[in-house]
Parts: sequence; structure tokens; C-alpha cells
Amino acid sequence: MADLSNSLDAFWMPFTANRQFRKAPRMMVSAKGMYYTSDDGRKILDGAAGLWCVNAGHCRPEIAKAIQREAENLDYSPAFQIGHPNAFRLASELAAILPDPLDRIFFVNSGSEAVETALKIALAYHQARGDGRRTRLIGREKGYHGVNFGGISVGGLGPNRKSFGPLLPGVDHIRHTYSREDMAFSRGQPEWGAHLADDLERLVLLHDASTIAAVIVEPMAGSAGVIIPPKGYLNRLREICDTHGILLIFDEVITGFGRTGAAFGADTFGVVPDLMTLAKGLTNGAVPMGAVAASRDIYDAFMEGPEGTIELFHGYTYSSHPLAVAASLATLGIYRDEGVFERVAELAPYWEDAVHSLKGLPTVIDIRNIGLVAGIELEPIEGKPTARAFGIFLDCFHDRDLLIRTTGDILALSPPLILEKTHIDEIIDKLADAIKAAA
Ligand code: PXG
Repeated sequence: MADLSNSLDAFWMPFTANRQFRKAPRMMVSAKGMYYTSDDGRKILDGAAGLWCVNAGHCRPEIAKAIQREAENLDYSPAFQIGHPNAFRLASELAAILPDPLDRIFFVNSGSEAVETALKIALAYHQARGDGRRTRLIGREKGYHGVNFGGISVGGLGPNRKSFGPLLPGVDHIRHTYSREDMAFSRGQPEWGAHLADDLERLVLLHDASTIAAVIVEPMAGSAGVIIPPKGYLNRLREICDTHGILLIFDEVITGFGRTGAAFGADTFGVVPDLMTLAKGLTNGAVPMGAVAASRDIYDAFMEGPEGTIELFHGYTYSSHPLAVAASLATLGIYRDEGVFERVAELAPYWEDAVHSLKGLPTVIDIRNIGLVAGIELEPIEGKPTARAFGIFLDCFHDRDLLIRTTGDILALSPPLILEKTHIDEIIDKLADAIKAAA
């Protein structure tokens, strides 16, 4: 066998241009607060909270100590038919900050698993109530719901779907809510577009409501390039679901834990779903973990039949893993003690002004923002879609010590929520220079 001990060849990297990466690797070796340190010793400002997850900033000692303590105390506890007290404590703490009536929590290990779990709960819920004809799942174009089969089936990003066969049967999609013509450079929620929710009525007519189990959407689409819901859109979606007995699932893997200016997107946008998926900021990214929050009604529908029977045949070996639970309890403590979500609301106007100051730079064709997130859309280089944004990503990383994310020709900003105004200025100054250099 070849000696690969000091080679970059063996690791097949996810969502990465592997061959390009090996030619000019980008390696992080440590992190603290708002900054990473790269293997060549540079301090790199984190404009992306890792991958939208390190909301409280990097390497928080409270979280590190909680994980270490639990690793020495309870490394693992079976997840089925056995519990550990902190898991119950965490579920209660989450229920206390989630909007009513979401107060029943199912633990998983990632956003993708949270999505699969929510879809399965939706199907099983209707069956438990004797309405088992409701098997259809509705997603939305441009939606991102992780990478497992349910998630890519309801997801609406072509490249994530096209190589993987026929996917789940009985899935359909409502149209996405983006229209540059009608909403470019909106600050916060666009005024235009509430009526796009009526597209769900089209699918109700087509399939009949009696066959539809659930609709899943991100309150704010993240991976598609930060698409903010038009004012009134989510309210309308909620109304249509209620009219037809369809469950509404919010995928809050990105929008959960402060990103949009309140604890959850449901709070920011004033619409409460029946099921909510969570991950990322749940543990500040420190240990993999996800969760599904269900309404009391949904949970109760399963609590029928003989008491000794398992009510839901679903779960993972590492559901409510003690180290993840410890990390999450410490993370929620920081959010609470430091008023992190309130801080987002306070900083959001400064952030909005800062990101919209990029308007007028060459190639910038739209800027979108809410809370502490922004999407900056660029004119693609002719014949080379994605190249302009990816070039800016590389320039920022290698030459400007700034980490951002890109999708298509959209630059996405989602810094840790603990940033200061000086960090905002630094991000925007560096990005402005990089955009000009790439024009
Ligand atoms: N739902 C949503 C809304 C997400 O954004 C997932 C599910 C899946 O989570 P896991 O933990 O299985 O990856 C996500 C993940 C990006 C980016 O830059 C977004 C995600 C992951 C990586 C990169 O857009 N979102």
C-alpha cells in the first residue's frame, strides 16, 4: 500500500473541488473568538461563523470545559430505552426558548438528520391519526434541507439532486420567492411577494389536500444565497396549511439561535410552524448535534395505544450524545447570559447600512440582509458562472485574511453573533476591495 501518511490524497473532502484544493490547500489550525489561525500563521477574520454555526464565537472556554467534564464523567449513554438527566434538562431549556407550542424535542446529530426526522414525524403523525393517505411532501425551489435522501427530495437545488436518481416519490415543490426585478436591494424583508405563497394552492388543486402531509421551507433560504421571505409570505403559507390540514415545517438549521435578530426565524417573522429543525448554533458548532422541535399536539398524537409500545420507530445511536448535550447546555448559557440574540437585533441596523454601502460597486446586482446575515449577488463573468464569486472567496482568504462563503455568484456573510462594529467595518472594507479587484 502506498505511504499516504503525509499526503493530502486520502481525505475525500465534502462539497469541495478536491483537485483544486490539493494544489493550494486552505488549512485552519486554531480559532479564537472572531478569528481563525491558518497553517501559515495568519489571523483570518471569520465572516461565515465557520459554516453558519459558531454563533457565540470560537473556542469558548465555557463550552470546551463542559465537553471535557462530560467526556470524563459520562462518555456515552445508550439513547434507546435509557436516558441521562442532562438530555432532559436540555430539552426543557430548548422548549422554554422555542415559540409556543413547540415544546417536544427529538435529538439527532446534524441538520440533515433533523430534516429526515421531521419528514418522518410528519408522515407518521398523519398515520397515527388515521389519515394515512397524507403522504405527499412539498418543498420549495432553491430550498436546502441537507443532503440525505428525504432532504434532497424536498430540496430545490439542482446540483444537489441531479446525480442521485429518482429520489423520494410523491414530492412536489412550490416556487421560490426570489425576483430581482421586484426586490433587488430591499433592506430586510421585501415588500413584494406575499402572493407567491398562493403557489401552494396550485399544488393543493393538483394533488388534493387530502394527499399532502407537510410543507417544508427555510424561513430564510440560506444556501441558495440568502433569500429573505417577502413580508406576509410566511403568514400566508401558514394560513393555507391550516386551511388544508397540512403540517408546516420550518427548517431553522441556519436561522435558529439568533441569526435573524431573534431566537428563531419563527420569532423574527412572527409565524410558528408545527415542526422545526435545528442544528449548527445548537452547540455553537463544537459537537455535531441537531434537533426537531414538535408541537405538543403532534407529540400527543403518538402517545396512544398500549403504554409499553415504542411510539416512534426512529432514532440514532448518538441521539442526545452526552458531549453534544453538554456543549449545547453551555452554548445556551452563553446565549442567555450575554444576551446574544438581543445583541443581533441591536447590531442589525448597523450591519444593514454597512452591507448596503456596497451598492454601486461594479458587478454588484443585489444586496439582501436580515439580522446578521447578508447575501451580495454579483454579475457572473460571461460563460463562467460562479467564477467571479469563487475568485473573491480565494482572494479574501489568501490575500485579505477574511473568510466568507459563496454559492453561485453570491457572497454570503454570516459572522459570529458576538462581533463588534469594528469587525463589521473590517469585513465590509475588505470585501469592497475584493469586489473592486474582481470587476
Ligand atoms: N437545513 C438547512 C436549512 C441547512 O442550511 C442543513 C439542513 C443540513 O445540515 P447538516 O448539519 O447536515 O449539514 C443545512 C446545512 C452554506 C452551507 O454555506 C449551508 C449548510 C451547510 C454547509 C454550508 O450555504 N447548511
